[in-house]
Amino acid sequence: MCAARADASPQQAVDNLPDMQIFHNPLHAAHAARQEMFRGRMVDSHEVPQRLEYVLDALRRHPLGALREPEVDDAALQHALQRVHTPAYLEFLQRAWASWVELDPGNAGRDALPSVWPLARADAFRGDAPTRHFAARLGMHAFDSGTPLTRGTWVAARAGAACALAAARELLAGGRSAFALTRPPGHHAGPDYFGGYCFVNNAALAAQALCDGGCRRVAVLDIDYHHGNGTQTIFYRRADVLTVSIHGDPQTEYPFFLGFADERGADSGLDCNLNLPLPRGSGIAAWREALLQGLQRVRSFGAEALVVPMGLDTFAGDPICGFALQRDDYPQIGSLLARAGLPTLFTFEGGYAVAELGIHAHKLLQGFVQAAA
Ligand code: OKP
Ligand code: ZN
Repeated sequence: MCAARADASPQQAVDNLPDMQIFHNPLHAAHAARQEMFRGRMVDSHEVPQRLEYVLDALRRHPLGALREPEVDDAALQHALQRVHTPAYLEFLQRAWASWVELDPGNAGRDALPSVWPLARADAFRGDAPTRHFAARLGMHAFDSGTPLTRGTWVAARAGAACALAAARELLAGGRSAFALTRPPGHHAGPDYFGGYCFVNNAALAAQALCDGGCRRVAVLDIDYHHGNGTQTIFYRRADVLTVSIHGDPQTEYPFFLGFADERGADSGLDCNLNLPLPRGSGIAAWREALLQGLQRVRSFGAEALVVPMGLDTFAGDPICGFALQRDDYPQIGSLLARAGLPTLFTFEGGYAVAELGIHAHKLLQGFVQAAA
């Protein structure tokens, strides 16, 4: 049975706070990438630890619910990770830093980036090549050169996943909403690959934990600027998880190779995927229409719980994205999401206008909490 219920009465929270349970990743800063490859040069990474600190700070100063660190035992976390990622990939991530330094002791002062790939086409290279060399394994498990793997990546990503699992348990126990303040982000990570600053797919892990906890149907509605390719792929052939994503059109926007409107899911998961690409430059009017369309699908799908990978890189001032949302657009997004009336779990994804992240996260989540009350 799915204990998460649309009509679950809000739990009486301590100190009169609304009941959004917020889990933050105490180890996130262990992942601090130096530079990423961008258009032929190395540039400073946009995905920096301060991103999470700004959000945490805003939620401390203007509380929307209890702020907690996740309490999840290792075995449960490992189990949850294996529900969405392959054992070989998890083992790769866990050992990656040691292997990288083994290649060359000088690597201890550099982050690992892939430089060779087995092309995603069956006729070019063997995707199953048994090569053990770390350069090859990096290329096997990464789809871009913009995602540095660092000394602390595994520790940070694992602790972020613990937040997602704790948040899912919160909903399963009857909570109305939870926020997994995760970093690094997750929605680009697939069953056995990383990329787009993502290593472990926190939103997928949460959605799967909700399924495993008894929810018959779970919807994921991704509002990050970029297509949630990892989440889409993980659930593409599944009828119990609907994946919806509103994002910059992959004709011109990263990740380019997935996220088109004709991707509808496959096998029993046909029509359980909905992509809503929007042209670069889109503002709140077009974006809101897409959201209403996405929410309509969530409703007709009969979801019992909602997972929202929350990227805030839709902001007009974002340095690497192309939508035109304004600060005061975020509360109504939160309130529209609340009106779906479902137990809702947010994960933290992108957003690179770093100093504005706290304000925007708070506005969106406050819009949710107020409309959900
Ligand atoms: C992550 B999330 C590639 C550079 C492209 C990647 C953007 C990742 C966004 N070398 N940048 O969805 O906000
Ligand atoms: Zn993004």
